[in-house]
Amino acid sequence: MILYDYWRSSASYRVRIALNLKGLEFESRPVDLLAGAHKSPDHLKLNPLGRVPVFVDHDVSLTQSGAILQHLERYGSSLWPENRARCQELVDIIACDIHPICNLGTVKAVCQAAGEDIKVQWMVTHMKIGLDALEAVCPEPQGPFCFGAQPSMFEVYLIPQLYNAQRWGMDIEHWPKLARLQAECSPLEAFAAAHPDKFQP
Ligand SMILES: N[C@@H](CCC(=O)N[C@@H](CS)C(=O)NCC(=O)O)C(=O)O
Repeated sequence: MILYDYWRSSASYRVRIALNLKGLEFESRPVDLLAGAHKSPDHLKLNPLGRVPVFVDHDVSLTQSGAILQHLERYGSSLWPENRARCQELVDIIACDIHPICNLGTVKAVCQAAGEDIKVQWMVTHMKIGLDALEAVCPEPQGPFCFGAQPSMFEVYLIPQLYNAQRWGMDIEHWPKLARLQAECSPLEAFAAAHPDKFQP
């Protein structure tokens, strides 16, 4: 299994966590977003959108972290809890509502139009809207994790999003349920081994 990723990409970080939770070995092939490697002709052949992650498993090549995570469901225990609809709702707040507006390409375009000074305010404002919604929608954890004894697809998306928020100086303690989930997940090997610091060039 090959994962074309970038150490700080939260979409790639999701996939690394899920691979680890399922005990799957993979080769990480770094794509340097800051150097523009994701827009190279070779990478565009793998992903015409020019983004990471791209995942290859034998003859299957997939872009889109959600599709990749769905592909990984054929291995090991499912990451979807019984209350899949609630979990999907939480995942979508991150994947559909926070991530696309805080993505590198989006923020670059915003800064080109409005100036570099807007960058931090943009990131913090939009992440806060999403994290406030997550804290409100997140059920009272039914165990150490949101949906019980094991981390679910929600934690797979949440932990990279919180890492990104902290990168931008946000205090996670502002969202007590989310902070608790981060404290439960961070020491686990599957999460620790997927952390961006482990993939920093
Ligand atoms: N919906 C995609 C989003 C992928 C995405 O936005 N990846 C970011 C890194 S987290 C990227 O490659 N950004 C490069 C760019 O925007 O130019 C997924 O979930 O895989």
